Amino acid sequence: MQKAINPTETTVCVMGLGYIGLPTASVLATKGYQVFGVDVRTDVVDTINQGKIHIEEPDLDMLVRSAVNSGQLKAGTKPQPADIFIICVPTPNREDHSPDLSYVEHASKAIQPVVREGNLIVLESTSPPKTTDEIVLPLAVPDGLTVGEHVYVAHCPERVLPGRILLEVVQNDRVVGGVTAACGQRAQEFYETFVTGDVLVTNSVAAEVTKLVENSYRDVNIAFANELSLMADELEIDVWELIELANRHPRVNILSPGPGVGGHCISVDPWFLVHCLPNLTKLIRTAREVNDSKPHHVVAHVAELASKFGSPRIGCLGLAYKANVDDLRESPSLEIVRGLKDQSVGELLVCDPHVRSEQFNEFPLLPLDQVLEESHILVLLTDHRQFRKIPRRTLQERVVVDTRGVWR
Ligand code: SAJ
Repeated sequence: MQKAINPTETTVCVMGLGYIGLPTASVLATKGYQVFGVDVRTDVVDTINQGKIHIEEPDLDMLVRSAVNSGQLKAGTKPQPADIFIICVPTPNREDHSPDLSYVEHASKAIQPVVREGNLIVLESTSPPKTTDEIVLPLAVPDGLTVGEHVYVAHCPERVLPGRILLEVVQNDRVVGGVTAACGQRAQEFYETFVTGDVLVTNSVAAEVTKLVENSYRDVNIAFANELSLMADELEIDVWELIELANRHPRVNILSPGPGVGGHCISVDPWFLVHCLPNLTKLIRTAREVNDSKPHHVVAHVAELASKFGSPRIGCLGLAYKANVDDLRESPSLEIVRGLKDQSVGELLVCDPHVRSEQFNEFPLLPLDQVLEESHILVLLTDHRQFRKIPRRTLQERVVVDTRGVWR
């Protein structure tokens, strides 16, 4: 019988200090856990050990500073022995959309020498079906320890929305999937020490698929909205009005079209299901294709408008994949700016107040005032709050492409 988990007597080793690992590590530290965070990047480790952060997320700077100053959170490049290991590393796609699980493999192998009897190992990275059982378990659990008896292995997919991570990491309901029933129970006990939402227990494969289904559901629904935007353009009607009107039906709730779907989650995770079950995932695949094609339509539209100017200057507002974050991963906004550059559509004036020039040097990042002043065409790509506030007077004097419908 395992003793109950008391945060102040428990050590946690978090593998991967990115968008999920760092918020999770700092929340656990403030709950009283002694947390050791591990990242392969020495610059990330150094930044965190100085009480600073390398990503933008509301209130994370304060939380990390206080966790580091109080000594509850430390970072390093190699894992240390702990009671609980949480793996929060990236699970990207390769060019052919097959999953690249090398980071999970690397993290699992790295902890194996320090895993001891009584430990709980949780994979939080969004993963294809069976990753917990077939990759984490064999690579992370040392010989001689029986899973479900001496050591516990589970999957607990993260579900937080960038921009709201610190709230959602605590408030969201969580699904924990144990490799055995005892593993699920142990993981549930752990999450219940810091999550205020419900912690629901299932098996590891069901937990993996639940997460993939959540993001595929959203992708399919955004694809529907994006398809409507193409139809509406062709029919010369306003897609935003169309959706507003249709959404007045009590059982219709269409999402918003946009320049495409980005981020490291929704544009990646559905492929895990498609890759695993290619013959059973036609709708999910098509949704991916519809959303992936949207940036090309935007580039073509801007190119057509630009062709009416002698030497057009095109203001590109936003590079991040969604509002008020600095995350450029799989960003359709960035893809559109690159597409405009490749097609030599005109001079590009790029502005993103959330992206720092040390993070991105492909285009010079210009102040908003300059872009508004000098552009013939303004293309709204990311609906950052700074762009929503642009006076309508300024917009009336320009040709405008509003991919997010925020300037209506
Ligand atoms: N988008 C639209 N139209 C919409 C909503 C979103 O075009 O109506 C676009 C956004 O601009 C962005 C992309 O979709 O480019 C994804 O944004 P998002 O806010 O929908 O989701 P993410 O990727 O930031 O976070 C998702 C969330 N999943 C769900 O809402 C089902 C989050 O809860 C997950 O934890 C996260 O993926 C993840 O880590 O998997």
